[in-house]
Amino acid sequence: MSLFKWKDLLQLNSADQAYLSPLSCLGHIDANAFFAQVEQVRCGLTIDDPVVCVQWSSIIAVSYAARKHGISRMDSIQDAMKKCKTLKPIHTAVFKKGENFWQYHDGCGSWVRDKSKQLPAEEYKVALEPYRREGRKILRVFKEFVDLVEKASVDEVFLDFGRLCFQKLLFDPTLFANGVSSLEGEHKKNIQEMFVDGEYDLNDYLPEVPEHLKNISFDGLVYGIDEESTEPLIKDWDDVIFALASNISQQIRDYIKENVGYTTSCGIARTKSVCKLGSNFKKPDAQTIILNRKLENFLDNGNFEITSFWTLGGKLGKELVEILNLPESGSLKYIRNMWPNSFKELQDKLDESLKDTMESNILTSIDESKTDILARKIFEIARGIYCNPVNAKLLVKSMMSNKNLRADSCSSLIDAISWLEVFSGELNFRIQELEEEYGKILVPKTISIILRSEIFEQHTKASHFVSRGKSVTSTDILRGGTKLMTELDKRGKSCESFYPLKSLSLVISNFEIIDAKKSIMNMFETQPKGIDIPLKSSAIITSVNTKHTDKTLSRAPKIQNQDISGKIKIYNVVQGEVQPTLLKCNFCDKCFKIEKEFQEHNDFHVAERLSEGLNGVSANSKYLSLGEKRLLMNKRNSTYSVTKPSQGKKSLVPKKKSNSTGNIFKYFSK
Ligand code: DCP
Ligand code: CA
Repeated sequence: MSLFKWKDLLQLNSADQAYLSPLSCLGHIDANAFFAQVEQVRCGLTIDDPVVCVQWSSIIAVSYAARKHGISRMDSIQDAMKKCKTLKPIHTAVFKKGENFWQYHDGCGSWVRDKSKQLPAEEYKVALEPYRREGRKILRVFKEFVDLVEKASVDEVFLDFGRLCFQKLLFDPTLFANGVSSLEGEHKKNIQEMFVDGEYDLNDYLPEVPEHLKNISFDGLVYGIDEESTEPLIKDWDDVIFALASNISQQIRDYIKENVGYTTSCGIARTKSVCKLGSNFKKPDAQTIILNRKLENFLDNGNFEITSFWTLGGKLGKELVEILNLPESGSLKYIRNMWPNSFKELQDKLDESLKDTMESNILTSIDESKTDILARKIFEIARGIYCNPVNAKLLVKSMMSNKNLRADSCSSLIDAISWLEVFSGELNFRIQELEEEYGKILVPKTISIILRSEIFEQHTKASHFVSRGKSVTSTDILRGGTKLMTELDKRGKSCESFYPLKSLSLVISNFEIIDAKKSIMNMFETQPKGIDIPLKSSAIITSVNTKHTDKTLSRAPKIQNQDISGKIKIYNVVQGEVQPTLLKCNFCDKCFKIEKEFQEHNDFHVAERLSEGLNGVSANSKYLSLGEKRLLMNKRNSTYSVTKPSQGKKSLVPKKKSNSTGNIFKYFSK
């Protein structure tokens, strides 16, 4: 009999609950030497070229080919060039002071003799947009295949394979095509038939894994299983699920390698934290599977301690080591042995030690009212079963663009505004990227400037952010930033040493997240700021004045007002009242007399832009700035998109499962 119950298996079909099932199967995928790979692909180099990605004189990413020469991030570019004569240093893209778009300057960098090609940090700011853009391409592929994806950083994701494995196991006929005769014991039906016929109870144990399913092969390294070993890899259903997940993950990674160009490493395990350790275990271009029965072996392999885990790497981890008297090495095994039965024992120890600590007036960051939560976490981490959900939600609190300013690169208000121009461009790109990624519209409510004066004194100023249209533009950001900077500049006049500034940051925060699918009219309702004219007034709409010729239009005083999709409406002021004449679309210069038609037309642009977000943009896109077009379209590929998985590639279960099993899924995801 299996160790798992039907309810454990069915729990996999719920995206909210799957991570809690003992059959949970998650993955962590991380791109190898990411920034270096992006540059390698962009410059048409091969995986064997020793590429390093450089920011001024520092190396920020080292390709695996360069690592073979002993080069690491700690080396300066000059030292690295000594270690490898054929090194290919590539500088990141940069913004130039006073410009709101980024650009590559290949062949330039601090290592080049020609002074005019050295990209001085006083005049430029590093642009990470190309990496975010490539990261988004990869993310799109994951989202194409897997229903629950969490972006963990620019080059890593967590995936929940629950639904894909559940569907494969219970609905893929090929899995049991030849296996019925090999079923053992009293179970004459395989689990697919039992499930469809409803012949099970949620609290029943699953039947034994039939012999033929024990032959499913894994893709990747199954941790702790010797190649020579005769030990069967698959013993229970969790192993079957891990094998299926390893096949799925391999296919996705192969797809990314072939179509987007990047190698990745992957860890597959029951929990997120073990997956993350797993993806780091073998690199590059590899995947490691940590079966549930090998979890403790993996954790005890000498590489990990309690402080290796997220949130325990800092002060809290150190305090725990002291309070619980943990050994320097083998801390996880020690925790398991000392507190073998339940987290309550560990909680008692924590409470007791905390009491002593407080009596000795020693300060601690551990909250004594929450030792139950902490004790459970440590107890579970030490066993590799600490469950955290894969979180697909968009979390954006604030965005900052900043620059550590060198020498006198910011000696006046004019200089500061030139840098704000760069920051506004960068923040605007980042908002657009997030909007495309999540299909939402992001509107910050607050804008602030933080700067350090010549004597490192910090000055800050914040205000309400005003956007003139539906989406934020870099002009909106620059306008807000300039206003704040002008006030800080006035304040600076009364300070002794203000300029040259040492650092300057522009922050937008307090985001309102609006559903991009909302109708244009809904948007007007949620976005009244910066719109002075009542756009929904029926009086205005019905009194459209069609008699004006172009000539009279141009003579009449005009109020220009951007509507929510960034297009301009032209209003004429006739005898003191505002009367709309023609509604002009700024993207294609079409004019409309009727607001409804204009809105429909706007909806078309919104849809087109969203489609570009999903499918990539082409050279004639109306929605790219000149700077972006110059950068993007200079490349080898004129279309910046991930080709969608071809039909042939759809051996993975497609995300939206259709018809036949739909009702059953509906029932179980209730
Ligand atoms: N990065 C950076 N500065 C750091 C760490 C990272 O600029 N101190 C950037 C460059 C990396 C990218 O973030 O390419 C991803 O960071 P990773 O830690 O994932 O490192 P790599 O992807 O470069 O290497 P690995 O193959 O080890 O994941
Ligand atoms: Ca990486």
